[in-house]
Amino acid sequence: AQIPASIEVERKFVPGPDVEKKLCTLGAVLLEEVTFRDSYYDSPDLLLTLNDNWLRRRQDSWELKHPPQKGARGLKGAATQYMELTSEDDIICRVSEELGVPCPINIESFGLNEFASFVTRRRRFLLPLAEHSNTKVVVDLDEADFGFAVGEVEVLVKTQEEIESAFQKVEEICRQLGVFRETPVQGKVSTFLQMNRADHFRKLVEAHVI
Ligand code: V4E
Repeated sequence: AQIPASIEVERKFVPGPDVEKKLCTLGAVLLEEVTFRDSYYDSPDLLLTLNDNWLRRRQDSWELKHPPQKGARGLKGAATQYMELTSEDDIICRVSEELGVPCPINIESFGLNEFASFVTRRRRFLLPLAEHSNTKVVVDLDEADFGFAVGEVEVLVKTQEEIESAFQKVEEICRQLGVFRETPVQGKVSTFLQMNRADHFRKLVEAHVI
């Protein structure tokens, strides 16, 4: 059976020195400690990222993050919502639509360029479920190999109706962790671009994507 696409509601934060102690206090458990390489791809004219589509290869799997409604943005701001596609056929379909080209037989055949590649060491924590709640809240503490650390509170939902309460949940957890800020925190890709691809970064800022 096909796995339904999930909507990812998340909020990034600057991990302070006592965030792990706070996680512990909230009863969070360390789920896993993983290290992976992400390589991000776009067309020479940057059509994907300028429309807020993020195609990456994480280790050996392709993934695409895109705004829930075509043409909409992933709600630029402190908290974001993106759809995540992991089936190669779905990704090919979406990318060919975005680029206005016929579907090729595989993703490699789009002839895209790699614009960012870095390794992340991630520690993933799972927060205990509140009573009568069935939403899983995950907190990631990421360290990228270019000297950048970021945290993320994340809730996965299946339907549009669940998004609003997911936003509230994510905000509540950030407050409990003492990391809530009104202003958005830059993620790994944006920071990588700012440091290494100033021109690409500027175009995304001008297009109000980041
Ligand atoms: C840059 C970007 C996206 C691609 C990277 O997504 P991100 O969540 O930063 O990566 P990561 O490694 O944490 O992915 P996960 O393992 O959680 O799947 S998706 C959207 N953007 C743009 C963007 C934005 N406009 N504003 C904010 C606050 N973040 C990202």
